[in-house]
Amino acid sequence: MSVKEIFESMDYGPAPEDASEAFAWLVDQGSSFGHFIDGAFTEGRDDFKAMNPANGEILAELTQANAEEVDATIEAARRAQTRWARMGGAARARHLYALARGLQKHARLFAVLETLDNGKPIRESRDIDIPLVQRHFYYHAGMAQLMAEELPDRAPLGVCGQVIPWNFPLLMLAWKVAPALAMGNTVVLKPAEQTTLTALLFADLCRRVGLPKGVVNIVTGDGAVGEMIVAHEGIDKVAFTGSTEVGRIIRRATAGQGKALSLELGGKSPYIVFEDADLDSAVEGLVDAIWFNQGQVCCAGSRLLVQEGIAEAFHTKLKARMAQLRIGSPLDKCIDVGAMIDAAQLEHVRGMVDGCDAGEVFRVNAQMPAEGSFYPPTLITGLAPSHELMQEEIFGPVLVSTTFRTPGEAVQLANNTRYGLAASVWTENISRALDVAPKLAAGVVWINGTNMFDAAAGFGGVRESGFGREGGWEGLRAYTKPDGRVRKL
Ligand code: TAP
Repeated sequence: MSVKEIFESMDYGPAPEDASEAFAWLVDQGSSFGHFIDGAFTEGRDDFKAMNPANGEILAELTQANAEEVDATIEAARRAQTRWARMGGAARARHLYALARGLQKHARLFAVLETLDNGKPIRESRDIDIPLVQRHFYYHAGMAQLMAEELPDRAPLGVCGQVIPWNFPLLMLAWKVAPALAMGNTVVLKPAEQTTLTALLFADLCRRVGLPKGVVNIVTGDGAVGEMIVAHEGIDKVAFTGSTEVGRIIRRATAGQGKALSLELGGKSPYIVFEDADLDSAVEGLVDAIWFNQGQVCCAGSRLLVQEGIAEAFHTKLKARMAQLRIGSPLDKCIDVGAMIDAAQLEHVRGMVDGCDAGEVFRVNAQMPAEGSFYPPTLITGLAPSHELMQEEIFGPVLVSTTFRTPGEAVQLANNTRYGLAASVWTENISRALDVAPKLAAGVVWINGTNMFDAAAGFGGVRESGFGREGGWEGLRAYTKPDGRVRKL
């Protein structure tokens, strides 16, 4: 069923008047989508398909950008940039507020489309992804106004090339587009080929709220399009979120070109539970840390480190909780675990677990949907710290677990990875938490919590998890440069 047929057949429910306009646009587009360049949509071609990972049905036909289209897009962004920057922070803020309000009005449509295209539970897209997207635009609208006062010696970078992954399609777009626009840059964004639809609906919103043409441009296609954007001489900054492997390629490709660069890459984040932790809360946190979005989360708490004395009790509690997780149609509001992004990712995860030659594998014994790319929540205990599954990012609903005896050993195990994105520490002893947290090699450390994000807080990694921060002041500065004006001392 195409997007058009699905939305026509769904009880979409009463929608605000102008939200139904966006809905009409989506249905009108039907099954064929082009790029969004210089404020208008191009004619769609059937170069690749948007698929619903929960049932394998084709949602829409999409267009692979060619070199001429990438050139034209970057030119449009360049033409728009000077005017957008000169407009001033207060005027830009009005546009960002309009986008934030539009995202709020159309929240249900964005949430349903995200879930159809990505396979994540509707509870997550409705209650987490889309509200965080709105918050990101509201926050950056405010910051656009403050820029002249708070960052008087900074100027926009110019045109930003932004390449994003499929795990949080609209949220990653928001993390990239909102700060760039707030600081006076224009953008050329490429969504992941698996998840393009909410980016195109966002493009329609840009048009609808009267964003000046050329300020936001969206070109679709696979990694080759990302490569063209990254290499293009008309790009002043590359902002990339994705795998460490592609991050490495991009760093090499941009070396010596003078482009600003930020890389948000993979992770293998430790989740440390001390014996004095509130075990029920730690189990609940862990469900969120590793089974949120089917474990396809860069900062997923995918490595459980549990203190030896409570390991057995903790695993027992965890297994009982795992047995309660509901797996099934992502559009069902009662579902905890939806579909993985596609058959390739499913095979990748299955291959890693089936190839595991050590430890003990515990899988949820639930009825799995007959079709679609579903994988059961899985726990593997008793692996050596050097085991491949303890070291490599699985990017699926698979938790690996090992034990430690002392706080020192917990820190040593936690840091025994090439990554450094996030970490969680669970203990009722705040002195212990405050002692351990700064010793962890991670961009963010949560104490008695996990997956806490806010537009006002910088997020990003160390080591092979990348560099640069998104969100907060650091994220804003990353979209600026010194303005170069000579000032009297
Ligand atoms: P990648 O395969 O790295 O793809 C990310 C994006 O880069 C996609 O749009 C992709 O296009 C494009 N791309 C591929 N090759 C490229 C090249 N040579 N030059 C320029 N662009 C290229 O990652 P993924 O599989 O989509 O996402 C999963 C990874 O992202 C995980 O490792 C995860 O940890 C990481 N991630 C990190 C964060 C943060 S904040 N650190 C957040 C989310 C995800 P295609 O769509 O064609 O592949």
